[in-house]
Amino acid sequence: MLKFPKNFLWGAATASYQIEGGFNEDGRGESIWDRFCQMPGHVFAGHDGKVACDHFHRYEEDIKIMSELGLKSYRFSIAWSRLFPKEGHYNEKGLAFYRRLVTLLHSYDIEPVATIYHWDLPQWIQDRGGWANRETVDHFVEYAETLFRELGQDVNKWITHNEPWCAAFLGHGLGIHAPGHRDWHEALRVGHHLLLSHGRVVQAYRNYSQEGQIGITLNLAPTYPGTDKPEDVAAAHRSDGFINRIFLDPVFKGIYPQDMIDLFTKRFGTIDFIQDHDLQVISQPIDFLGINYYQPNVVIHSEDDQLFNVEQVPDEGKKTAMDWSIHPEALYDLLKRIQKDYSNIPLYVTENGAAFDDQVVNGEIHDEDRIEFLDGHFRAAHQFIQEGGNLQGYFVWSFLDNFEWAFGYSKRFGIVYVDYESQERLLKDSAKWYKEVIHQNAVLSNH
Ligand code: GCO
Repeated sequence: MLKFPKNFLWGAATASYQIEGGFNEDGRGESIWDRFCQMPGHVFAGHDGKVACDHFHRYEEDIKIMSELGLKSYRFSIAWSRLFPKEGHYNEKGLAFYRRLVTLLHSYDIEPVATIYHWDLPQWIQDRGGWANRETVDHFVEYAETLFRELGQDVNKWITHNEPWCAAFLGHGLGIHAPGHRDWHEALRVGHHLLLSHGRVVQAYRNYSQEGQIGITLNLAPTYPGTDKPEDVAAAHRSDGFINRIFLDPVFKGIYPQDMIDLFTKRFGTIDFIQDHDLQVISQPIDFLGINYYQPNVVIHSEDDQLFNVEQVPDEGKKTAMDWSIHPEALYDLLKRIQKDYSNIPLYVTENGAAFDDQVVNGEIHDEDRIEFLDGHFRAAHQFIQEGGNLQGYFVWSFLDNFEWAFGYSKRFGIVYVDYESQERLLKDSAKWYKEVIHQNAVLSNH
């Protein structure tokens, strides 16, 4: 048995737009994801989050399941447009949902971890330029301060942003997430404003709590060159810059990587949106770093790619239903690298998990592949801890099958299966296995 430290925070994660539904309940306003889903061709089969897992109405049942599994913690996100559906209008009823949620979690002794922004910007803010407009930073601070004031007694761990890389670059560069823009210069400005809003909210939080903790969650992909040719090593360094260093360096070192600034300026024009002192704000000390890890990034140099001259090297090994490669050892490398190059603050894996094509057979889901996936990654985490690494918790993505963004409901990441017709929940074998892991606080060596 590989034992984890006492008080290791085993949890599972979700996000508001992916599970809540209740899109027009209690005064919720439109978000950019509501709008994006309506525009034809963006989301698989025209799916949207209007109903999703109907968690808005079923949260009691869902929390009961969490408790059955023995989860120590639950990471969820708050839908900004429930609280601020329209400009200048604070909707208390929208906040009340989260109060009920958090209260119930505490009654089951499950620690709430709240993500303030998981991509569902109110549409009225988008109409004023969204994250490309620096004023959105002020709106974000107002929203976060409302949360600290109203929920700060009951929530002790806050995550400012989830994966700003995706919000900035998938949303504004590649156009495959809301709001669906394709403008790299705008995407970079958005990335900067997201970071700035993170720093501002960390500063604001210190006025509300001296005990609570606040951090940010980044999606990080350990990057390796496909060969040891110097041009491929250089390609890997560039790719690492664009995926990892571009957010890690400002948060931890208060600088943007110079090679990225040079490259962006050359490709997309002058970078004119960084003001004096912004980086000082962005690099406010944080209490923990959340890491979302799914797969490594292996690249070689290529002239075909206009953006960074990099090309992914296909992986011959086993893949998930997202076609993502499976490499637990890369999680270990990633954690080590953060510790070595950035900081020794507490780390949480705030997301890790896999989609597979789950089949229901007589009411059961034998998702051996997901168990194997999680088992391997837990072992990698264990090794890191064993060597003195400061990893304090692990949140499986996801608690429930849910709306997987541009993939709609076609990809199932849950350890709990959702029948979208009946909204029935079924524990997959992975959920039962995870329950045992949590109970033993260990991964079992017979797996
Ligand atoms: C993410 C997202 C999740 C995804 C998951 C699987 O932060 O990317 O938090 O919303 O569903 O990563 O793609």
